Amino acid sequence: MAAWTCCASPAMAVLELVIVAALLIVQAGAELTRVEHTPKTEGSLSILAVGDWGRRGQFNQTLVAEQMGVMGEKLDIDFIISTGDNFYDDGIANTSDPLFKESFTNIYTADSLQKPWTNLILCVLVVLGNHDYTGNALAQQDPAILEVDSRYNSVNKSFIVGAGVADFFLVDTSPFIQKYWNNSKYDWREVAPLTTYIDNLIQDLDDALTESTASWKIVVGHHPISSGCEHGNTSELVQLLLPVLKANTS
Ligand SMILES: *[C@@H]1O[C@H](CO)[C@@H](O)[C@H](O)[C@H]1NC(C)=O
Ligand SMILES: *[C@@H]1O[C@H](CO)[C@@H](O)[C@H](O)[C@H]1NC(C)=O
Ligand SMILES: *[C@@H]1O[C@H](CO)[C@@H](O)[C@H](O)[C@H]1NC(C)=O
Ligand SMILES: *[C@@H]1O[C@H](CO)[C@@H](O)[C@H](O)[C@H]1NC(C)=O
Ligand SMILES: CC(=O)N[C@H]1CO[C@H](CO)[C@@H](O)[C@@H]1O
Repeated sequence: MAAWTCCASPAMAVLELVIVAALLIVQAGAELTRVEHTPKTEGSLSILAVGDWGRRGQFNQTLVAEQMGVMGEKLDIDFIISTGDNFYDDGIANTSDPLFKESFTNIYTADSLQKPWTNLILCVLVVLGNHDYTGNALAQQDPAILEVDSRYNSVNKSFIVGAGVADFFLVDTSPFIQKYWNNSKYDWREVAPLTTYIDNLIQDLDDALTESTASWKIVVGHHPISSGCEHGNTSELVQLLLPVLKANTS
């Protein structure tokens, strides 16, 4: 009760304002969902990253999956990050779409890719790529997908994985790509209006990078900022995402 009377004094009112401001900052930075991965006891971290994969085993998907199994065992991996375009050509239609098992569960069958490993749970962290958006993007985020395969962990369209020495910031880059905007193939539910979504995402990422105390801060997206390959540089990311990365480089 004494605290209430204290707040009547101007000095306490100022202090109260400072506290309110601090709380707001914490809230803004907390917009990106964060999940924690318990690191190995000695603190090391090994991951595999893969993208553009779901092809019902074709296009060498099975061969790559086999090698991932071999390397996964050698490196004693903690988890896998998928950078998106998980199901070709158009994502999955719903959580019971057989394509999910045909392109994921039945392909990544190696022990190292699907079992808890030295008490660490292997989970597949998924960023949505543009081919996932042309299907039912929400189906891949539906918790019901975990009943089909408990590895398939798509927490949100963008989210953070804290893993001890490293924080991974998985960023949904598809909405940045302007040529997708007016293409009726894309499922923008829970994303539109796009400019607001992008502004918030950039702010949330900036806040989260600033707050992160991990030694390594690794930002993961589907579209490359710079690339010498077919698609080339992604000008929208050069303009909007690169400055956030540069501003948070120590
Ligand atoms: C997903 O992220 C959005 C903002 O990026 C947030 O509004 C929403 O609450 C998050 N959902 C979950 C399940 O974390
Ligand atoms: C889920 O999608 C598949 C593939 O398009 C379709 O055959 C099936 O009927 C759908 N199931 C439900 C419950 O909508
Ligand atoms: C998409 O369509 C809207 C209205 O039809 C237009 O204003 C906008 O410039 C278009 N955007 C792109 C990237 O084509
Ligand atoms: C792509 O980005 C790189 C790095 O900034 C730059 O050197 C290169 O000229 C760019 N390529 C094109 C085609 O703009
Ligand atoms: C061994 C094998 O299946 N190789 C295939 C890899 O994928 C290309 C097409 O992308 C096929 O031409 C190869 O036969």
